[in-house]
Amino acid sequence: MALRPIICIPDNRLRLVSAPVERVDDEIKRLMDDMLETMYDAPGIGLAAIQIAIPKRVVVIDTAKEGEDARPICFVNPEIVWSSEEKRVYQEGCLSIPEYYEDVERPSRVKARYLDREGRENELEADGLLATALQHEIDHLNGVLFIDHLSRLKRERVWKKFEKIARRSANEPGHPAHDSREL
Ligand code: GNR
Ligand code: NI
Repeated sequence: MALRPIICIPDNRLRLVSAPVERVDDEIKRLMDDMLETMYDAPGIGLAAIQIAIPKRVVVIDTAKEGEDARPICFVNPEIVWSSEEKRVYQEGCLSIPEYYEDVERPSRVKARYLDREGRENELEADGLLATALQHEIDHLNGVLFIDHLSRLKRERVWKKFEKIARRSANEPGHPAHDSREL
């Protein structure tokens, strides 16, 4: 297993539409293992492959609270096949938009169809945090970020702030957030 670097805005690869996985083979299983390790290390409750720069339709989620046993779920080619009319608002964050949190309204319950780690067809009806996380991750597979659900003003403000940070660290060798690129 290996930790992989997580890419952040304004990296435009986060806007790619990820490609469906043809077969859940050993390479995809290794990818899922690396994603779980990277997610737990961050730490986060979900991760889409594009966040480690792999444009494939693979997602991992674990919404277990601190102190609870791990409950990792791997999703290949997930699709939402039903969403509730009822909505809920949850304060979201994203590992690709560090330290920015904002309320997002989404359907409170969804049903998803996907292939599991063994390549078997599966269905899952989710509510609560799992429903929110699943919708957030499937958005990533389509190049959509949670800030796209906010007002244009807020979205552009956040994007510009991260552009500024990226520019600054590109001109300042030794900036901690971007050291890895310069080695
Ligand atoms: O760790 C994460 N927490 C979170 C909180 C509320 C709604 C969605 C999320 S997902 C996020 C990890 C991430 O960026 N996944 O793409
Ligand atoms: Ni995210």
